[in-house]
Amino acid sequence: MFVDRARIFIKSGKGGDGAVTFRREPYVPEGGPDGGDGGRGGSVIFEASRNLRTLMDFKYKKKYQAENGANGMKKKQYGKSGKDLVIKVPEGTMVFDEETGTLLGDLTKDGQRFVAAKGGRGGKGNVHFKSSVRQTPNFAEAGGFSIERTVILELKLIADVGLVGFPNVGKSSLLSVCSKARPKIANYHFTTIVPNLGVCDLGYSSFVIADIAGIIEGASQGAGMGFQFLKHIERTKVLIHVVDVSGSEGRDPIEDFEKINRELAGYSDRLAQKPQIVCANKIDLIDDEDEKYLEFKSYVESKGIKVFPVSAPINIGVPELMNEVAALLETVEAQPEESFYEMFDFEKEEYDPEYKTVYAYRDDDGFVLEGKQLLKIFNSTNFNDIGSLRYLYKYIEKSGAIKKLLEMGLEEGDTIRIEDFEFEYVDEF
Ligand SMILES: Nc1nc2c(ncn2[C@@H]2O[C@H](COP(=O)(O)OP(=O)(O)OP(=O)(O)O)[C@@H](O)[C@H]2O)c(=O)[nH]1
Ligand SMILES: [Mg+2]
Repeated sequence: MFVDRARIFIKSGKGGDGAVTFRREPYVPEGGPDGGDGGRGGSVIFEASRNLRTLMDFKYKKKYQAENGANGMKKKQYGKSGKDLVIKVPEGTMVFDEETGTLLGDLTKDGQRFVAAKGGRGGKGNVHFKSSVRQTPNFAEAGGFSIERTVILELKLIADVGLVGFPNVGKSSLLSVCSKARPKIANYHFTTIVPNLGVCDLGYSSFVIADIAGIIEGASQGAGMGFQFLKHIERTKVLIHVVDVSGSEGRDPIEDFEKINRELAGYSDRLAQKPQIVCANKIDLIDDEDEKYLEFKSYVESKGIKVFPVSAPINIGVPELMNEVAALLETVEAQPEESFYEMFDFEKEEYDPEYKTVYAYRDDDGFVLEGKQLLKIFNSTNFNDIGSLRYLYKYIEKSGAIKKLLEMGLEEGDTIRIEDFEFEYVDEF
């Protein structure tokens, strides 16, 4: 089964917590702090692999989590780092953040990779928190948070040339004679239901051609199979527009040509603007001096598009067509995929401006404090230790949150809530 879209959940590892330990030595009643740092959490990494063809695996397994970092230990021992999780995807896979709709990364070449969710940093052990006034730090830093996101994997084939046209006009037949690909060919509509790739090797030039399902009226709005398939020619540089010029199914070639172009434009400007060459196929069924054909040819040529008479199954006109494709490809600059999408801002996530903000508000149950950094320090706090509590309190005070709560009417003895922990406010700490 060919699957070209999937939705999965990824989560990086949390950083290990720093340790709170003290040296134990004979004859020294109170050794100094020696709690080591926690290990870094594992990251979730996507990597392109040319051995994969579909996103099928992601239909079955939908949750991917990297290892957490281990906690720090006594004697300044580091906790072990969590293992990264490398998720392999086919070349041409784009990874989108579902929440923002932005592009996290685009993997086009074998081995290319990017970090989609960074592991949390390891927390510092209490050995780092010793100072002249704090000889026995009874607290350590908690490990950094893990990052979770739901991502959409979207496979868009990578090819230089795309074949477009109505069903049954001979697209797969053309691919089969110009490359080693062996797509299914049959005399009915929608023979091709999975896109095929083939390499056309002319000796002096070679390029990849993508053969997709036939396009019908309304394809750009989802009719037939066009919708799922049009995305696979988005990354091509040139389109070969295959038209059945014999009118073997009773349609008019000029109308066919126009209808397909309307669908391309209806899907995206990007498709509409791709340079085209017309493959006037099934020429064997008519006379090439045929009036209808000449009318079609001059109509298309008047739009600046070249027309090549072809009979695909017997390889007539195919070399001429492919030489022209090679020449046209030479003139087309590939546009970086990133230019078409809004990119996810990893830096902003890393230096999250909200990270240090402490939110102070009042609800029905009392006064509340919230904030990412606050939560981290809160999680590092040893509530049985006055030094540790003072560290937390000083942080809250410095953030300006206490001042804000006082303005909202906070008084001595009132309850302040952080997460589901409650404590009483005292003036002097
Ligand atoms: N006479 C003649 N028949 C052709 C020519 N090209 C293709 N055919 C026939 O047309 C039918 C459809 O060919 P395909 O190559 O499967 O067409 P397609 O455009 O890939 O069709 P879909 O995948 O269904 O969209 C087959 O029976 C082919 O043998 C041609 O140049 N001349
Ligand atoms: Mg086909």
